[in-house]
Amino acid sequence: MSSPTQGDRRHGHTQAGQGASPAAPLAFPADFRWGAATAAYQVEGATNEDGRGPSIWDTFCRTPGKVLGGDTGDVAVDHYHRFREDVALMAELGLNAYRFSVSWPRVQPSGSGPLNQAGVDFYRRLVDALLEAGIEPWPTLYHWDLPQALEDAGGWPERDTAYRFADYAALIHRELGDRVAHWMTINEPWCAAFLGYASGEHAPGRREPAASLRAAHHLMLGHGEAVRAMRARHPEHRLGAAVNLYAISPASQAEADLDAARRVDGMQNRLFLDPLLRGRYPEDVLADLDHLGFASTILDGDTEVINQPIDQLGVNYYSRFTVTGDPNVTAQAVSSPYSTVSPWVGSEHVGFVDGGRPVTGMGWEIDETGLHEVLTRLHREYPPVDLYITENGAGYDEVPNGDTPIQDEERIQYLDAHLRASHQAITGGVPLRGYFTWSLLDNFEWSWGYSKRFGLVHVDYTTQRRVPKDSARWYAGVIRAGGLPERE
Ligand code: IFM
Repeated sequence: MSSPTQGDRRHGHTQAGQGASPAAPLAFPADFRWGAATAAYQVEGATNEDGRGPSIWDTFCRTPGKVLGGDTGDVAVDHYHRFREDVALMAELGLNAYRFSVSWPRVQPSGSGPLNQAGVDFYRRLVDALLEAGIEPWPTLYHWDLPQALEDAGGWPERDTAYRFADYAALIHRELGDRVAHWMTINEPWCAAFLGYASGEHAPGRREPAASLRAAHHLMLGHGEAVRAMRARHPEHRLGAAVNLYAISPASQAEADLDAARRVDGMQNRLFLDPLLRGRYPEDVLADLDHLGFASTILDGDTEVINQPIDQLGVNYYSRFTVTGDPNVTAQAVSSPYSTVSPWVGSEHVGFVDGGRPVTGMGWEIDETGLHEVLTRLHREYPPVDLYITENGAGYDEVPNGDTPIQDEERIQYLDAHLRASHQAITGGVPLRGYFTWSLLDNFEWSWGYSKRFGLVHVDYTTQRRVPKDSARWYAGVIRAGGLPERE
């Protein structure tokens, strides 16, 4: 996805401490959701059990050279068998919500037809265990593991996949809707469309720019159709989608840089937000994409379907991009998921430059002011909707030192800074209702395999032993206090 670790430029703030003060001067609302997130293929394992069908990620991982170290999600962190232990860990941390994803090929092995009851039963057990522990279940219906049979029929570039998704959504919603009230349809459609079908760094690994745009539209259409079907059964449920949004800065005020920022904002943020919340694609982005025939994919009535009223928008936020339109500096491309996609679709002449900030172990620049910017922009520019940070966190290559818990001060600093930015947004009137850190557990980080760790809880991939890191204790302290202390 991006270049190797740049550990020498990591975050260097001073101590955040191992627990927030009970007084919590920066208090969050009493009903705030304090959560953590995972995704099925990244944690479950058990890819060949109880009738699960193959997904595009099973196929991709078996394609030589696609995933670092030839890693696969076959075992992952064995959440399928260890979910009770994991729910107990969540309870120990004091989480009141858990965001997980439902594996489509586990519950509907070929992507159409009847549900696989054994697969559904796993999610029933998980949901029951969560409810017993007083933790609200927050399923996401699509976190990138498309049934392989649907990819064989053309995948997301085919319109029919949107309808298959809506059918699956309605079926699983029927099964779990009696005990689950908050639902997310799709996760990060930008990644599914552009990493999957443009740069080919994610499954299914295709490099077809025009097809990637059709994929983006059909993911959004699938979301709208799914919301429509779910709303009909349970109008009282809280429904939405999770999008990965970035703060974008031009490298300078030169016209070319301002235009690069407009383009990247268009492809990364507005291409998804505008149809979802305003019922239309942005005109300037349609014009940028004209040469790829994007407009002809959008049929009459589609944007109305995508624009179903939603109750919650999930914001996955990690970083800021600084971009230039000067062709002479494109060679300086820095580590960001977008920089690998831009040569393929929509931003062919855009370069990503070093913003001079500290970076995480992914090489992603750390900028909590970008989170504040994204949240306040949503509040200011889009129709009102409850906001949740559905992902935010930092990945590092962490090596345990015997039995000592991982001392991940850098992650604590990252989370602390982003929670402060969230609090500031709330104080400014943004309807931010919850925060799910990515991730509860170390897990399979897609094309990076197991080399990058995002968890609050360290997992030994040989023994599957879970050991909470310092960040887990710190987060538990924040939750207990209901907020953060003033900065020292
Ligand atoms: O691990 C991923 C997750 O699946 C989607 N959002 C970004 C995370 C970190 O790369």
